[in-house]
Amino acid sequence: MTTVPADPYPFEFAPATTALVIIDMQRDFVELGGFGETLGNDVSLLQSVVPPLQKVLATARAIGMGAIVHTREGHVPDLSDCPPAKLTRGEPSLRIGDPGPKGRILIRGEYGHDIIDDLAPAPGELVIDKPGKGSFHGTTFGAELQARGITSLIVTGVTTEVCVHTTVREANDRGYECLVLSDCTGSYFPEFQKAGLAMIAAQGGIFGWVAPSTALITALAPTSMAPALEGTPS
Ligand code: C5J
Repeated sequence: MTTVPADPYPFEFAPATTALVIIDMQRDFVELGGFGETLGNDVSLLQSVVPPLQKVLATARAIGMGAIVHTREGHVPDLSDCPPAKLTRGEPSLRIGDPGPKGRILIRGEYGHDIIDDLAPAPGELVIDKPGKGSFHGTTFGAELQARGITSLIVTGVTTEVCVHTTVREANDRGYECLVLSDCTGSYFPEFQKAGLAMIAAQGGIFGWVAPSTALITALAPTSMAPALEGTPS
């Protein structure tokens, strides 16, 4: 077992039965000129997640973690998988399916819907397209984890209080142990980032554990692994 110092107490896991889950690091949420920015959000708050997450991804690949999973929030082009409640909610200038700066908003196959180049999935890594905020709802995520014997998740990505939280809550109810990496998750709202992480570890770890990525990497990467991590951002 590997032990990571974490809040509220050390997180223990076996890398072979653990999945690194990278939630929705999509161009439209993270990049300048994307959908997120058209809504008035400061995307630099999400971009700060990228360098530490690249290191975690490199570490997970180098040690052969049980699974590496990337998720993307989005819908089929005819929007048949998008409930009216999601499609019509609020008064945004751009709705799901509208033409946006990087293609149709949150539509599978569009440029903005895809994962940023810095975190592009490698061959053999799972990519889960999800119509909702959680990674289990309406997807094969749960079945894929079960098929690989995964029991623990290391959860990263954006946004902390929306898709990360929904996924952790879904996972917790299904019996998965979840470690959320504080600097590898991001929110457009600093107060939500702080509260979102606190809510996970509160009450003795009601949804899971929280730790910085350095704690995970130190636990996983003995000095002999240093060459595998060369070239990743510091
Ligand atoms: C995600 C969102 N990925 N905030 N979506 O959190 O709408």
